[in-house]
Amino acid sequence: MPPPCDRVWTHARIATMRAGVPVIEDGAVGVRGGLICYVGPAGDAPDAVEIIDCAGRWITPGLIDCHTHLVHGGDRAAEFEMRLAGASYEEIARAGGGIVSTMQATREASEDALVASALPRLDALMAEGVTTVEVKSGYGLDLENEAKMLRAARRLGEARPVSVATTFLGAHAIPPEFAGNAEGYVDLLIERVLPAVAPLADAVDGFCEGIGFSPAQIGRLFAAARQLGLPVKLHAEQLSNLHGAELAARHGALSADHLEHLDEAGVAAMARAGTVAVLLPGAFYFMRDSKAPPVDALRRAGVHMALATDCNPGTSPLTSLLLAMNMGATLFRLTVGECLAGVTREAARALGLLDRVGTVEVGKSCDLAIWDIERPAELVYRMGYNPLHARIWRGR
Ligand code: DI6
Ligand code: FE
Repeated sequence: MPPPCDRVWTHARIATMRAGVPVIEDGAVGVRGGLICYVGPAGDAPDAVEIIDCAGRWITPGLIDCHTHLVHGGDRAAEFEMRLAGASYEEIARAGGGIVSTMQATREASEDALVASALPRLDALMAEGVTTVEVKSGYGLDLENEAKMLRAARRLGEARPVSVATTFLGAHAIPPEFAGNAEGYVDLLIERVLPAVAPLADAVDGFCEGIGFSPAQIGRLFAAARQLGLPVKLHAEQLSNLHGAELAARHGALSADHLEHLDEAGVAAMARAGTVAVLLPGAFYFMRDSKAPPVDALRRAGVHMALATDCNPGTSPLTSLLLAMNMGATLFRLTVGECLAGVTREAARALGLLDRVGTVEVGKSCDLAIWDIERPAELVYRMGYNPLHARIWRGR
């Protein structure tokens, strides 16, 4: 009889991140066929073809970055320098900067070039234990280029041992050819682009903001997405309060993201709908924002909170989920437990993947991070230090 497990990691301290389940002090995790088949005391672990002694190291679920714009052409370092020298957003836009410059660079890039330029950013995330990453489109802003971005995102998951969730963000900005005609662009998205890219996307997102799309426009897009069976999420309340989170909640959104200007009614709507709050401290930090999201109110209402990098060239050029955890604690006052849940269980929930990843639990994908630490607080406390010992994706 062959042993019941392909592999067992033993003598580890296991933060399963299952709600209410305490740390397993001398634990083991077993895998069979890529799925977790045992979690429990090391002494009771089943036999395995390969047994790996973790020598007291910590095991957490593999980390999940649930909000990124990892695929994009070019960068905005020159714009950053202009901002440091005192240039305003309008001046930068007039000089050809801003989101439209990334759109141009993305349209000019081939699909191969987009994959190649995203891979080093993906590698940086994976080096810190990321096993699932969400990737948005939103810099193509027409059918051909949005589809190219989504194909490039899917290809990242073929090029590396990592799970990729794709999100269609055609409603990220109004492209120059539709200047002054946002409604016409939303019509195009609903009638042409969304139906064509639906097979390439796991969810639909939008940028609900004065400089983006109105709640009414997002509402139309969401209705079309739901008709195609796609779940929705929303960039909401980042710069102002347009009540996007309430709109998202009404559409049963998986998540509402950013939320700096969220009010009590928005918190209550999210709590009722089970919409996850995805907090993005990298953008808050990089844009030198002063208004933090209402974490106390979210916590009191029992809204699930996730944390992500928002890796994008304009407002959050961040490729470290560990640093996002540190910023979540220092800038947003999340606890260590909330930070860790925010990049595991709650990030999985924000992607609609909690039945497959996000906790160390029998039946889920064996995606693990093994850490050289004495306590989980070390993952949040350090800045620019990577204590990852090993990263396991689907049992390898
Ligand atoms: N929120 C942001 O902060 C950005 N997009 C978004 O939805 C900005 C992206 C960019 O400037 O490239
Ligand atoms: Fe974003």
